Amino acid sequence: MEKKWWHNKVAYQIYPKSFYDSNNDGVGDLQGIISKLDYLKDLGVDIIWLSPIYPSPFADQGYDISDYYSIHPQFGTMEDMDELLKEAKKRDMYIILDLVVNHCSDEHEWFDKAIKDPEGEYGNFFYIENKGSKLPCNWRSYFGGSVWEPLPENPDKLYFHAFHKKQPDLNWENPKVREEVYKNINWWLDKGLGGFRIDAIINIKKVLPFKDYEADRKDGLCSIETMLNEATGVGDFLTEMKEKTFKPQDAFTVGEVFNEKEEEIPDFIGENGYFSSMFDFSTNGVGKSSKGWYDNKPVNWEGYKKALFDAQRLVGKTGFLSTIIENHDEPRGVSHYIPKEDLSPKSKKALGTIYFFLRGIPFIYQGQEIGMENITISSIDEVDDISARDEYQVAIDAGLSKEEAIAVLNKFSRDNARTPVQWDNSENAGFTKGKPWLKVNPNYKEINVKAQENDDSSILNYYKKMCALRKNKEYENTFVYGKFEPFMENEKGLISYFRKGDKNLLVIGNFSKDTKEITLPEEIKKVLLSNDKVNYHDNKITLNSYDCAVLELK
Ligand code: TEU
Repeated sequence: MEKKWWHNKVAYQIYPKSFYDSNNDGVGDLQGIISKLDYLKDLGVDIIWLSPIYPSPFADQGYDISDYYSIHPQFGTMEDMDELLKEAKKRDMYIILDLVVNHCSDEHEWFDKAIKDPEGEYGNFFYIENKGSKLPCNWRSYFGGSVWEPLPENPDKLYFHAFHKKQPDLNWENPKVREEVYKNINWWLDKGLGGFRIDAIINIKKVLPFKDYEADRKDGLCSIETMLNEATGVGDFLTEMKEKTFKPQDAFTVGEVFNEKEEEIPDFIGENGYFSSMFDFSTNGVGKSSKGWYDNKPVNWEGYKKALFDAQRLVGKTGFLSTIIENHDEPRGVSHYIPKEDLSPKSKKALGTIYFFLRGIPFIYQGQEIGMENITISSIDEVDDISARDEYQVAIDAGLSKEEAIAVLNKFSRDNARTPVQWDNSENAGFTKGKPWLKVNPNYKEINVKAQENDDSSILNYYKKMCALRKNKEYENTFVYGKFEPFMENEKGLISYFRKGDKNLLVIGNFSKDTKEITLPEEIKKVLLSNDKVNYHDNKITLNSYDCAVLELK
């Protein structure tokens, strides 16, 4: 495989609104990010992904863009962006932005022009249909209700939105739309971006003409994923986009790809794939129900292990996944995967170890490095996330009480990952001296960066050690390009795998409550990292509950 500059990197996702507020307006900003670059460099971060920082009415927290060539004033100015790019470059760090082009905001000028002249050039930038006796199709938006909304000022027309009604889908069948997207990508790459995270990109190809599928709920609608499973041809658009933008500039791209077909993996992330990488959402999907969050099943370690290992086997050496335990759309990984009674710095380090040394590019989500957890809310009035507000109603409609529906949100709301980063134990966790846009998790007194920075046994310093080990020149080649090979996969509660290349490395964790005596195929040459004292002799190792280690074997 041709070596690329991003293969041996560690990446970090910043959700700017909640990262660090430098001007005390209650919202994180670009100057706040600049002020934390040394913190991120010291952690071991190479690539920083910023969730959207463009002008937006924030209907979907910035994933509804009203100007692709500017910076939302709450985040700062284009000069701040240029300074961030310069400061990152000084530190050999790369900035990638969120490319959100399945849809724009209904406050984008293109949509304004479409409203004024639905039959004109900009009308064809969107999916606009005449209102008939029935909707053009019965697909359900990701945020609830029909994907069709009346076109403002045009009572006889409807427009399509896969997500929120303030996020009209762009019509990718229109070459003018695609050319506008490519122009914007190259404009940002010319400014010095390292690349992009590509939002909801599988959605750009629809089954046309619009048609109904069998309803899957009492609302008479069907999941949009039913359509996506039948859609073909997205690769034509993605190949064109890559050839006209990413490839000539050797940009790193990571796709947010759901519903991909297994046989398409090489097309997506193979040697000549559409993207450099795609996120591994396999574990996020464990237990998920198509009925709604209220029906999601609990995740156990066997389910987690199977998903993780199946994804590694599926991709193999075809390409590089980007590995995560959480992001801005998911609950906090440590709260989602670790049973509440097992939550501890030790178990949080164990979870971090298992994902971090897989084959792929590890992404750390802001606050994950200090073990930030889900927040507990008690009323729907505390909820910002439009997805959570929709799922609350779905749960109520399914017969749950308000308390039960709130309990569902405490498990799955996207707000869990969007609470402000906990920097210290001062007011608002040191995130802002203003009124934070979203409630700070009250546990910031115990869980914060300052409390961990000088504690060698902290989660933060463990993450630093993980980053350093992964980039240690003696082992880097094996961690980056080495073969993934499960070890004792059928041993309940054990999650362990080899990384085989120049070196013979074993990552191992005991996720059960019982002590395990494990016999290894070779003697242990060196303990490269562990979250507690490792008891071993020759090729025997004793693992207590949530012990984990990275071992070099003879
Ligand atoms: O998410 C795409 C998406 O489909 C899933 O993340 C999920 O369906 C959604 O989060 C609802 O739970 C991307 C962004 O990551 C997300 O924040 C945006 O809301 C969405 O696209 C629309 O841009």
